[in-house]
Amino acid sequence: MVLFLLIRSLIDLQCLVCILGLKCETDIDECSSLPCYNNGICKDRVGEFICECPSGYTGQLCEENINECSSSPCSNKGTCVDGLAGYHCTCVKGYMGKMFPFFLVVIEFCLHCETEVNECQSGPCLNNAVCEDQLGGFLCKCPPGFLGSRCEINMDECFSQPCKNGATCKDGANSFSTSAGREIPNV
Ligand SMILES: [Ca+2]
Ligand SMILES: [Ca+2]
Ligand SMILES: [Ca+2]
Repeated sequence: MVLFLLIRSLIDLQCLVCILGLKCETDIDECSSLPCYNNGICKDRVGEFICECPSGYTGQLCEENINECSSSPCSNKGTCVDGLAGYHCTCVKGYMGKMFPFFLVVIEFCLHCETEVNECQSGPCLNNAVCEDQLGGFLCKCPPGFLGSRCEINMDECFSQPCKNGATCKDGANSFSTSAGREIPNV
């Protein structure tokens, strides 16, 4: 106990000497106050400290979140959203990131809105209509006798009651047939 108090007194005396600027042999740990933000690693130096910042942060105290959007990485008017050590792009309608096969699945990598979506790929047009890919949509060019945004409406060629003398009209694809079984194209 006596030894402990003696040692304690010597340490206190050393601190007092140091505070008075008489003798400063002990390097102060400038990291003891944990000055680095965002899990930056503090390295104690003589009379100073440095912060080693984790990925995505910068600044003397790692206080600054690096703006990964500063290089404007998103194409075709996509909006860049800054994150931690990264970013992502929000694409305008009609665009998406590049698709790459990854093992057996296709994953959207490098989402920079660089690829224009082919809205015809799903085959939205019906009745042998030709699909024309557009920006953010598609246009169906209907064959004769069909209507609608997807050419889904088969026009009724019997509407004008072309069959006479009691014959029954049967609507077809751009044509009609009579009850006699003869198919007559619409002209
Ligand atoms: Ca960032
Ligand atoms: Ca398109
Ligand atoms: Ca028809």
